[in-house]
Amino acid sequence: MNDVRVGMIGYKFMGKAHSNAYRALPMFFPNVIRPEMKAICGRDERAVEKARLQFGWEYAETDWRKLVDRDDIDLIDISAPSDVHKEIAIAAAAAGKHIFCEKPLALNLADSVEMLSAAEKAGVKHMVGFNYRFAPAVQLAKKLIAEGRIGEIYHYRGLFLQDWIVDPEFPLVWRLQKEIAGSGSHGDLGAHVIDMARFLVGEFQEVIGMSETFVKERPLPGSMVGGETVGDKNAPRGQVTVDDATLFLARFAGGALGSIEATRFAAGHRCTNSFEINGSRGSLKFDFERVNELQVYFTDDAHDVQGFRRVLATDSAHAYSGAWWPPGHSIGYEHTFTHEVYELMLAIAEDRQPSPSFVDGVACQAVLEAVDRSIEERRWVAISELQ
Ligand code: SOE
Repeated sequence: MNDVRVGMIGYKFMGKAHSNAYRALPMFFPNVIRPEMKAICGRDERAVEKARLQFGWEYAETDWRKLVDRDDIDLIDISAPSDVHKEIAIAAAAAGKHIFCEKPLALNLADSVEMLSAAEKAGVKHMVGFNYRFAPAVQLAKKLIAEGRIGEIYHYRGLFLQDWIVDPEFPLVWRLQKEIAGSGSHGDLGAHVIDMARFLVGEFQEVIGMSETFVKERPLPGSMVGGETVGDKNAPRGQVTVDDATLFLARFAGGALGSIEATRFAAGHRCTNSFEINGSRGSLKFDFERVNELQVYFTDDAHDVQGFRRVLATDSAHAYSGAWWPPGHSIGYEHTFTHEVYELMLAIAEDRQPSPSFVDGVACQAVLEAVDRSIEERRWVAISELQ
């Protein structure tokens, strides 16, 4: 089968992560069809040209419509902020291109449903970027659950804790503006936790939440210093229009109880994306800050040695690990994207939908929106109320 020719929109954080994944794939996973890094697109001509050279793309475009219309592109990668996902995805589907879109899929549930139906109508492949599923330790958790090794699941405790906006002088970047980001910690971090929970323990049934914006005004974005956006104390201020933290309780269709917390105000936590799952026969614990490890506890271990033990998911027995380095040679954040792109290429080669697809993007969006409704109306909201 021919290479898959990719056109990517966006060249910042996610654009870099995806570019790295496309480049690494043929070297470490030579048995799958290759992504060809055809064209990268962004509005700022000089910046996109710089990214093209740095990341290794063949062409640069400044108009995403032109990119979507190019005959030499099979897959559109949407690595741009959330407010443009819908328009680009629908245009890409109409042009018959496969779509790989970053999370959250859209600004709201209705938009995500439109994106899914456009992709289904066009018969193209669609994938949403929930990359954390692809850590080998997470795949191991999934396997142990499927094998019944921790029995019936009672609890899912999911956290995504960051601290990059604790400083009230941190500027009002796009991630803090509702029109562009859709929501704050909820859609950015909570979306990952929701997807992880769905992946591991199944569908949400009902939710009730609360949220807070601790710092309501911030300096308008200033200059970039060493790649970091910095605030200017004398700069005019603007309104923060998203949540700084959103917490919620959940009941899963399978009977488990869940608690989920997403915040950018957990001082000391740079990227604590973690879960603990308790079942009738054992428990599992994962923390992305120790991405190679899964903590496991089994009730049928001999009583005198019972306790959590650390499994290093770096052996060839673990998903994807055999493709990298000998056992014990750790991998990191960027590898989750390589695995994600591997799954996408495999699905295209096998002419089936990849997972997670836009169907998962929509399901996540429904949970996000049910939580928002529960906060507004101060009550439990069933996910079925939104469908
Ligand atoms: C935000 O800080 C962010 O970069 C998210 O947008 C990502 O999805 C998450 O992986 C890490 O944090």
